[in-house]
Amino acid sequence: SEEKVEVKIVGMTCSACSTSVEKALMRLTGVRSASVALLQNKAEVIYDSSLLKEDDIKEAIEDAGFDAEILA
Ligand code: 9UX
Repeated sequence: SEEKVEVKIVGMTCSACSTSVEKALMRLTGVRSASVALLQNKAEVIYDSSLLKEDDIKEAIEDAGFDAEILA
């Protein structure tokens, strides 16, 4: 089913950073939408929980070079 998760992201310093995080998230099978707020250091991700787990989202952000923490 469709779930929404908020993620804290540490280490983004410019809008190219947030764009690359958004692209990394959108590349995951199961992600419906990904919106990264640079100034708030947060991402909101809507995803299909039958295809993807919260930890996959966290790992994709970390693979893109940033620290990530699932908030809720
Ligand atoms: Mo530019 Mo954002 O190198 O890291 S993409 S500061």
